[in-house]
Amino acid sequence: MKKSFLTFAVALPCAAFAQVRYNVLYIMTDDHTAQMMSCYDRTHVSTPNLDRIAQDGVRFVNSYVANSLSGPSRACMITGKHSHANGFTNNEHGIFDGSQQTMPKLLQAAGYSTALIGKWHLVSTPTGFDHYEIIPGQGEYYNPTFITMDGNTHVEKGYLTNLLTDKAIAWLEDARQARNDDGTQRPFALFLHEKACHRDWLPELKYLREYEDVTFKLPHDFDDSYEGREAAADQEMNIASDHDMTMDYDVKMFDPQHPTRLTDSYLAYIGRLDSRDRAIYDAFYDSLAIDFRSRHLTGRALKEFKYQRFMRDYAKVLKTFDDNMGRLLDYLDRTGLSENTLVVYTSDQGFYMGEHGWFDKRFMYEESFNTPLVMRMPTKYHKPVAHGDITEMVQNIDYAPTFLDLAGAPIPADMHGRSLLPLLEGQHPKDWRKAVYYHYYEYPAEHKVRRHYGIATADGWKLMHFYPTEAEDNLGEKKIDAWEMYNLNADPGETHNLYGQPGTEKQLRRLRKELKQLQQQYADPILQTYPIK
Ligand code: SGN
Ligand code: CA
Repeated sequence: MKKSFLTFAVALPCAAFAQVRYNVLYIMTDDHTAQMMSCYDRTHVSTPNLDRIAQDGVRFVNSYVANSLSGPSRACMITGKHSHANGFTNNEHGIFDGSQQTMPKLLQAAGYSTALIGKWHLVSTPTGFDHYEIIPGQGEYYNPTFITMDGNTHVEKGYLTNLLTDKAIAWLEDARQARNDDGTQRPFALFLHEKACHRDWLPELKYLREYEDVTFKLPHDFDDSYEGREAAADQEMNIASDHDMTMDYDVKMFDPQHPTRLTDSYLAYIGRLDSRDRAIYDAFYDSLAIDFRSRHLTGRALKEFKYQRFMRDYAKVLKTFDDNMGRLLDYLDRTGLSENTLVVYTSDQGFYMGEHGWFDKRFMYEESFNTPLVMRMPTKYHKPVAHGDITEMVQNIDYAPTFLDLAGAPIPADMHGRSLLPLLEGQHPKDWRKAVYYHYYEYPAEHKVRRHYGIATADGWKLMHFYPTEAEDNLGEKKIDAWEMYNLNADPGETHNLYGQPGTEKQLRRLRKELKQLQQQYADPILQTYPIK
C-alpha cells in the first residue's frame, strides 16, 4: 500500500452556495499505468500535463479497478456496479445491456448534457449520451475511423489522440454556450475515452525519434521465476515469448522474408498511412530492423531488446497524449471552465511495464489492479477542497456515485460504489471501506490469464483465488485451482505466495472472512460455486 505524505484541506473563498451546477470532464486512457505517470513514479518518463491535475488537485494513491480489462472496466464505471451485476464480464463475449440504469442516463435526468468521445468498446449502441462519436472496437491510431450517432462511419486524416482532443474541445465549446431556459449554463458531463496507450503502441510520426536515446531501467522482477504461483507461470503475456509479444506487430521489426502470424493485422494498421507518411514510418523502423537483424540477438538479450522497443514506443504514444492534456487544460483555464468543472483523469486499468517479465494486464497483482486516478475540483467550488494525496481505497465503481453526488442527483441504492465527494472535500469518513473486491473472468482468451477473484485490504494484505471452469476440459488445458496470499508491506512485488505457509493461518482466516463478506454484500454468484466456509 502506498502511504500518504501530504493530505490536507485548503479553504477556498466560499462562492454563493446557491444552485451552482458543476460540470464533469472525465478523461480515461487505455492501458496507461501509474509506473508511466511521473506524479506517481519518476523512474521512466515525465508527464508534466497529467501531473498538473494532481498538483492543482488530488492524487489517489490507492486506486483500483474491479476487473482489469477494457470493456468490463468501462461497464463498472458507468454503472457503479461490479461486473456480475452490470452483466459485462469480459471483452470476448460481452454485449452491454444499454437498457439498464447508468450514470450518464441519471445525469441526463438531472438536467445534464452528456457526451462520449472516443473508445466505447461495449459493443451495443451507447445510451445515455446526448452526443457521441466513437471509434470502432479498439480503433486505429493512424487516419482513424469514427462512428457517429446516425450510425455512419467516416475516416479522418490525422493521429487519433490529436483528433479526439479537437473533438472534445469543439463539443466543450458548444456546451459552454448552452443555456437553460432561465439563462444559467446547462451543466455537462463529457467522457473523453482515449485509445492511447493501447497495444500496438503506434507513435505519432513527429515523435518517432523521441526516447530513442533512452535505455529504460529493467524492473527488479523482470526475470521472475513464478515460483509458488501456478497461474502466473501459465499466462501468455511474456515479453520474451515470440508468441505473446510478436516481432512485427509489437516490436515492429517487420521482416517480409519471415512474416509471422500477426503480419496482416500489423499491415492493416500501418497500411492506413498515406504513402508519404508510410515512407517516413518505414524509413524509421526499417533502419532499426536492419541493425537488429545484424545483431542476431537471442535469449535474454533479445528479451531485453524487446522490452526497450516496447517501452520506447509506449512512451512516445503517451507523450502525444500528455501534450493533448496540456491543450485541454489550457482550454479549460482560458475559457473559465476550470472554475466550475471537475476534471478527472484515469485509465481503464494499469499495465505491466516488464514487471514479472510481462506486458498486458488482467491479473489482480498491483501493476494492473491499480489504476492512475487524479482529480481537480472546480476552482470555485463552494466548500473547502482536499489537496495532495488521498489514501482511502477507491475503485472505478465509485466514479458513478461521485458524479451524481456532485450533480446533486440521488445515488441509487443498488450501486456498489460510494461517492468520493467527501474525500474530495477533505473529509475522512470513519466508515470508509477497508477492503476492495476484484473479479476477472476472461478465460479462455488471449494472454491466458485464469479467472480469479480476490480481496485487497487497506492494511496491505491480498488474497486471491484462481479457479477452473469447464473451459479447461474442452481445451485440454491444465485445471488451476489455486489460492495466493500476499503481505504487500513486506513483499510489494508479490513474489512470495504465503498461502498455506505456517504462521499465516490467522491472517488467512481473517481474509477469507472479509472476502466472503464482500461477495455477500455484492451478491456475487461465484459464492455458490466456491463457497467460503
Ligand atoms: C487486444 C490485444 C490484447 C489486449 C486486448 C484487451 N491484442 O485483443 O493484447 O489484451 O485487446 O485490451 S491485439 O493483438 O489486438 O493488439 S483492452 O484494453 O481492450 O481490454
Ligand atoms: Ca485497456
